[in-house]
Amino acid sequence: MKDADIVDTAIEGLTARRVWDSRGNPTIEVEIRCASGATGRAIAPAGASRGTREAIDLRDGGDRLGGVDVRRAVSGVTDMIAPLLRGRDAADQAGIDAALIACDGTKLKSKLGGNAMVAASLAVLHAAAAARGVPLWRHVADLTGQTPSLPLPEIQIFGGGAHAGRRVDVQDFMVMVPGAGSFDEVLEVTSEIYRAAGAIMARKGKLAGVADEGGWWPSFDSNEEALETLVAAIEAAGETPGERVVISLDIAASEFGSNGRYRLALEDRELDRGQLIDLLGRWIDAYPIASIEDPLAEDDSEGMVAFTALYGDRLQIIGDDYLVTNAALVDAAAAAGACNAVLIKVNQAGTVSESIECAARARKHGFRGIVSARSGETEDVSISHLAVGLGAGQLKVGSITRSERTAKWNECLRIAGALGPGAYAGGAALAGTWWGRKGDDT
Ligand code: 2PG
Ligand code: MG
Repeated sequence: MKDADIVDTAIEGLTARRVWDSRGNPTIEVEIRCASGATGRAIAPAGASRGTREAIDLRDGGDRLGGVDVRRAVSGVTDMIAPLLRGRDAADQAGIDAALIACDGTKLKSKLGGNAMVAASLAVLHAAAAARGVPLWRHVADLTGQTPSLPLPEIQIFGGGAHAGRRVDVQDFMVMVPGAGSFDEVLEVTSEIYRAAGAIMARKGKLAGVADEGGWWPSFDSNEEALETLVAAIEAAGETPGERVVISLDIAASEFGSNGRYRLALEDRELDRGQLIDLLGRWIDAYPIASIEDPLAEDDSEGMVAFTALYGDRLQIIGDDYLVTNAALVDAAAAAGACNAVLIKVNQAGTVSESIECAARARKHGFRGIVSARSGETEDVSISHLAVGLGAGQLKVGSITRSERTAKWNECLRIAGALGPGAYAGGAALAGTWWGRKGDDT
């Protein structure tokens, strides 16, 4: 055992407080103090396009603050979680998370609240790392047995769907720069694309503001106009689309479809699952898209399987609402061939240990892993460390603006310094897609 390990990691005190997120909504912060004096603190994020099977945020309801206050969740930490965790070893993440799950006792964590549980679980992780005197990413890597690696970013240029007043149907229009040699270079290339996109939209009168995750809020007339503008912005930034830079979409289809029917509000038409798959297929053929998230709704396994059968050997196909960071759902999706990658959101699972289990199960099935923020975020940078310590390969935190987003990218730049250049996942994270195979043909 290293000297740094020989410290007292017993939890002595736990504080919960109400803090505020990037939408101006209340959320919950938990702070934990170990006997050694080491502390750890974490804040729960919040989604807008939420899967129905993800852990439930406990909100107060009623008229004040739109019903989203968290006073009950904060009291639950003080009254139930604090007595449960006091005296336990913060280094025993699995044991603590199991105790939280048992205390909650519900399927979707509705008693303690997924928001209270995830803040407590992450705070324990931070406290244990601090008590050991190691960075959080190192502590996660030690817990998971993975080799730490700096993820390839997925960065939003325009918002849509639930993040931009449903101004376009598709929720996230993003770029990835798998051809860049470093994390820093990805951010530089993306910043050029972001500013080029803004300039093009302003010139055409299509710029309505900034969406929930910092991407531009567009006033496009169609989803295709968004794709055309994205390609134009990539070119205006001096890049050839499909070379260093590729497109990634989060369709978030559960937001506009169920029971195999999909309503494209912008075009005022309804598609069945086959027609939506055809439409996405036309986009895949016309634009350099390397990754698609939730192409069909969370209740449309048939559609997900059909889509993956058609495009799974070319694209990264991510389950977000479809998998809700749930290891059993990842097992089922792998068995059915319903996607080939999983979005990992700790607050969908509700605890760190369940997220680690989901990532491990994904790796076992050969699924790619993308650690992700939520649309409601804060200065909390835990997910940057989780992405590194899980060796997930990819990270999605929204755009390259607004401090709740840049906090995560900037934390990765700090970690990059500690890891050294060899630890960057880069374009290898897209191995198995058309982009990953591009070099093989030459
Ligand atoms: C998603 C996330 C982040 P939300 O759907 O992937 O973009 O959105 O947090 O609103 O679920
Ligand atoms: Mg999503």
